[in-house]
Amino acid sequence: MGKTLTYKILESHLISGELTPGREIEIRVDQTLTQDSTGTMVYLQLEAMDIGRVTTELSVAYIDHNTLQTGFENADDHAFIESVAKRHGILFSKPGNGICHQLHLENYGVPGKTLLGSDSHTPTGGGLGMLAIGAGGLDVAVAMAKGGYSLTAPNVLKAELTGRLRPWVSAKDVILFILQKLSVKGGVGRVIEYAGDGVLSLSVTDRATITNMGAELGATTSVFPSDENTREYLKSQGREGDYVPLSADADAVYDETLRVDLSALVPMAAKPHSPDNVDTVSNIGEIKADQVAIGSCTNSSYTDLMKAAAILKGRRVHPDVSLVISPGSSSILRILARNGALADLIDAGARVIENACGPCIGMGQSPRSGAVSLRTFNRNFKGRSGTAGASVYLVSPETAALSAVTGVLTDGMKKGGALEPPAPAAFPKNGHFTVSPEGCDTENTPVVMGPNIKPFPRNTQLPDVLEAVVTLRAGDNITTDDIMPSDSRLLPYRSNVPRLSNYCFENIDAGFAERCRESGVSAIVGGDNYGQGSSREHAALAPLHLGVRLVLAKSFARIHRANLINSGILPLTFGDPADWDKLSAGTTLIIEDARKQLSARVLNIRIKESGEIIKARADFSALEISMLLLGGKINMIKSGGSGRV
Ligand code: MIC
Ligand code: SF4
Repeated sequence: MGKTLTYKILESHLISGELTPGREIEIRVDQTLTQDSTGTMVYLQLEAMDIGRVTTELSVAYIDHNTLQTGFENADDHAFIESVAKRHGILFSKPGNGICHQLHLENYGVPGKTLLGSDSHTPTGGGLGMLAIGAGGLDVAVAMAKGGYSLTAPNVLKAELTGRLRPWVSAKDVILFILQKLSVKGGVGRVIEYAGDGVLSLSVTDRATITNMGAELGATTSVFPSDENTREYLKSQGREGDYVPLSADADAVYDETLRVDLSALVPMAAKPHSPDNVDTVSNIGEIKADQVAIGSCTNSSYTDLMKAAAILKGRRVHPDVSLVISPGSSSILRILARNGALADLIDAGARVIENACGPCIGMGQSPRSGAVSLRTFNRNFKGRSGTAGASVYLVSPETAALSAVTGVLTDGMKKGGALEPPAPAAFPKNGHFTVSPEGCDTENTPVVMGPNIKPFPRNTQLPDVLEAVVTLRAGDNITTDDIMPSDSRLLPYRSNVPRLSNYCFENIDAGFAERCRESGVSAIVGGDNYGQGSSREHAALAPLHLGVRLVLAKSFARIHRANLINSGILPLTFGDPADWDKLSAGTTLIIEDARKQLSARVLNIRIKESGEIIKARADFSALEISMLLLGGKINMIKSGGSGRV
């Protein structure tokens, strides 16, 4: 029986476990990446592990999220991360170099290698044929220290692409179309593997746009084959030597297949406030735009920005629109500066800002109250832009640039005219934005800790009787942005969990933190797909700091579930989802014999007030049970457990 590309890469990296979907396996991690907003926790945890040089082939610490530096906190975090990078042989990418995923694709991604990143959009590397997975920070720290990562062997969904995209339709429309079909939980437990003739018409950066937003499907990752386009891309980056051809066997067997005819697609947009709330631009109609933003790790490549520049050249941004552009990397910006495209953008009236995440994570450029903002980004959760009342639509760079000129959401197929593809470019490198990991010296390099950097919270062993008061009952698709909001006001406190925890669930229930403090030990009740979105560990660490010991939900998103377990917080699922209705804030849940019950698949929870017993599922692996009993992964490692399967 032929093999999928996913299972070929998993097999060549298998450390232990059986390669059967649903089973727990451990794989070797070749490369890791971190960014600064999750990175400070990663490196505090790495320091707690007392290691020397990292064991991976390459680990990179990027600074791209918290670059506003409105106070000392961001800069202190950068200095801390740089010092830890020097101690342990991690390559350091300075602020200004660009967005981690774009930079990793350009400089370090290698087909067939595994990459683990403390950011949910790490699967961007799948555009190059890597098996690139997003994870919680502690898992990335352990991968750096010990070289392995445990995950559930996934199902593989084949996305079979045929035909080719028409002008004004781009890779972004492909993934928006797939999100419309599969929804934000359609990828859970799956790797999306792209195949078919249509793949040949997509460049590596197109493919990376698609694998990037596979995160919005909840997929473990997404991957494209490595072919001549991959070789061309690597060559343009001066790295042709890294090229390896890779594909699934012709007779590979997939768990499911989704067929997408590229030639039938039209411009799409995700409407507020979810990436799967997708419709065609033409159905949505010509709504008036106040802001247009082009950039983010999804759509900030050379080709994306050149397409925007070509559309804007010789035209003017509509007087009522603020157009903001954040290039993906310093080398892209350098090319645009040299070839004149930057001048075309500025001439048209664009605001060109730093090569960083910026507006995507609410780090500046928040739109005005009630604004419509058209963004080429990947997430449009309510309030993520920094303006709760704004309506954010996710669109392609072509749609964004054209709409910036017309002032309304515009379908380029109907109103755009001719569109020439951008000329290929070579990407000169000078390494001036990076600090090499060579000559690292763990003993003699001090860790630089600013006053805002506080130790991460640690849990205690699971008690025999767990009694917890429900402090919040939430609905379906709660995001980690809902649990631990992030914007320019809060991002400076990513290294200060005690302070950050005051804002936990702020936008859903402002009294949450206070109620937790009053309750002592508490529980959260959730709906389906609890914890989707960002990999931020803070969505587990802040509740941990507030005394949350249990989350009972209808289902969980993969990374958040792992982060809860790593923190020693029990992620249980309802035996009968209808029991969700029986619980509300103030209900007390009691699990007798919690330590013993954990090994059973089904566990009894007594509602103190009514005496009723409800069933919860505890689908944990042996490794997860040990972590939960000990109160989290760090406790397990400290107690001599390897963290291995
Ligand atoms: C995001 O896009 O939400 C982030 C910011 O990149 C996060 C990480 C974070 O919360 O710091 C992610 O996607 O993992
Ligand atoms: Fe940065 Fe936005 Fe990409 Fe997250 S989604 S890594 S915030 S650009």
